[in-house]
Amino acid sequence: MSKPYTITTPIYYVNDSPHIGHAYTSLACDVLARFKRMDGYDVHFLTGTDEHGQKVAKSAEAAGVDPLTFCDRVSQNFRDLGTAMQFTNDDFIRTTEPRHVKACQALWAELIKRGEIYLDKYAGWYAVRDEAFYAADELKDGPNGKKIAPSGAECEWVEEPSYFFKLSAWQDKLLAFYEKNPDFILPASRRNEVISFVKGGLRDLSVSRTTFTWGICVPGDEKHIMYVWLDALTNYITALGYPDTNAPLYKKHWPADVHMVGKDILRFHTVYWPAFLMAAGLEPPKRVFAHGWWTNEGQKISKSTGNVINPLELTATYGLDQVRYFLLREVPFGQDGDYAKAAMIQRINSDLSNNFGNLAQRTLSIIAKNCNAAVPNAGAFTDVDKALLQRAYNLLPLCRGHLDVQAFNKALDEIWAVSGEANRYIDEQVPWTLKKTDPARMETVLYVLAETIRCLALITLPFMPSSMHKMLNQLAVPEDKRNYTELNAQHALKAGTALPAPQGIFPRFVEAPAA
Ligand code: ME8
Repeated sequence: MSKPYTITTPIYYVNDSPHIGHAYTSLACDVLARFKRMDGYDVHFLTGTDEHGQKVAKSAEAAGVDPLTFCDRVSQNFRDLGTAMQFTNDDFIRTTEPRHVKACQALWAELIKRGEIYLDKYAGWYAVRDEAFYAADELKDGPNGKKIAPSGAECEWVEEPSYFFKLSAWQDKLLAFYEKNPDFILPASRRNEVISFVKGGLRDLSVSRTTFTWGICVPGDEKHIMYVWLDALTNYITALGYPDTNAPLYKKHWPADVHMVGKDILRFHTVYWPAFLMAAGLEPPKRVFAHGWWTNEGQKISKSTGNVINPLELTATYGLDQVRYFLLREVPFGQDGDYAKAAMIQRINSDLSNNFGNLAQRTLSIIAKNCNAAVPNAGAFTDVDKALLQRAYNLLPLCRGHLDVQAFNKALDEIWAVSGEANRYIDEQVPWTLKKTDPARMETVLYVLAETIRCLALITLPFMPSSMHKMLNQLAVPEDKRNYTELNAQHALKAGTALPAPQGIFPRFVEAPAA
C-alpha cells in the first residue's frame, strides 16, 4: 500500500471572484500534490468554497439573489479557475453540501457531550469582513468613530445569546502541542507569533450567532447558527468521511500532512482548529504552512483600489506554465511578494526562454540534424559528463527535501542551477564542432544533455505540467515512465529511440506595441 499524503487549501469565501492570491495557495498545493503522486504517494488534495456566514449573506443580498443561488454561481468560478490552472484536486467541497452539515452537527454534538461548549451571552466586537471576534484592546479608532481591527476591517458591537467553546482550557495543551511538534507551524517566524499569542492568554470563543440565519443550525437549538469558522474548518474532516472515523478516506488521510493557508488565517488554523479537534478527541493536523501576501506593483490588492489581478487574464497573456513558474519562483515561499509585470517578463525571457528553453532547443535540434532523429549513442563518460549527470540525478533527493518543507523556490533554484550548468557544458563541449572532429564524442555529449533534460523535465513537471509533458514527448519518454522511480541512471534514455521533430517550448515574451 502506498503511503498517504494529505493536503488542503483554505476553502475560499464566495463573496468575491477568485484572484491571484487564491490561485497562489491552490497552485502551491497542486505542485505538492503532483510531486508526491510522482513520488509514489497516495495523495488526497482537497479544496473548496466557504459559503456560510454574514459576509456571504451580505454579498448575496447586494447581488439581489438568494444566498444559495449566489453561492452556486461564485463557487463555480473557483472550480473553473481550478480547471483553467490545471489543479489536480481530488475533491471540491462546498460547505452548503449535506455531507458537511452532517459533519458539523456531529462535531458540535461531540463537543457538547464532552462538556466543551456552554451557553452564555456574547457582548463584544465582531468584524464581518474577517468573520472574527476581537478584544477591545486589539482595536484602533478609525474615521467616523468606527473601531478598526488589526486587519483593517471595521468592527461592530454585538450583543446576543451565544454558545462558547472553552478555548481558555486549551492554552497549556496547545503550548505543549507546539512544543512537541516543532514543525506544526511553518515558517518558524509564524510559529513564534502563534506561541506568543497563546501565551498571552486565551478567552473562551463565541461559536454561535443568533442575528442572522445563513449557516448551519446548532443541533437542538435552531435559533443559533454555528460560527462560520467552526463550520469552515470542519470541511477538512467532512471530506474524509467524518463523523465516520472508520471511513476508509478518514482512516488513511487524517491527520492531514499540510493545511496550506495565507498568513491572514493563521490563528484560526493553529489555535482554534487544533483545540476543537483535541476537544473532540480527534488528532490535529501535522502541519499548517502560512505563506505570505501578494501585492500588485507595490499596492495592497483590493477591490476598492481596483487592482485585483485576475489569474485567468494573467495566464491568457503570459501562458499558464509561465504564471505557475513565476508565482512559485519569484518569492521565497512564506514571505510576502509583489507582482510586477516587468518581473514576470524577466522570468519568462531569462529563466524559461534563455536558460531552460534554449538548452532543450539547442540540444534537440542538433540531435535531430546529426543523430538520425534518435537518442544518440553514448561512449564512455568523462568526469565532466558524470558530474553533470550526477547533479541531474541528485535533483530528486534535493527537491524532495525542499518540498517537504514547502520551499518551492529553493527547489526551482536547484533545478535552474543544473539547467545553467548544462548550458555551460554545451558551450564548453561544443558538440557542433565535434561533429567534424570527433562524431562519437559528439554523440556522447548529446546523450548526456538529452538525459539531463529528461531529469530536468521530470523534476519540473509538477510546476509546469503541460510544458514538461511536451518536453518529455520530444524525448519519447513514455507516459508511464514519468514518475520519480525513473529519475536515476537505471532508467536513463535508451540509445536509438526515435525522437519526434523538436519544437520550441518557451517562446520569448515580446510585448505588443501600444496601439
Ligand atoms: O479566509 N496574497 O477565505 P478567503 C496571498 N473562507 N494569498 C491570498 C491573498 C493575497 N493577496 N488573498 C487571498 C477565508 N489569499 C476563509 C478560509 S479555511 C477553513 C476558511 C489566499 O476567500 C490565502 O490563502 O478570504 C488566504 O488565506 C485565503 O486566500 C483567504 O481566502
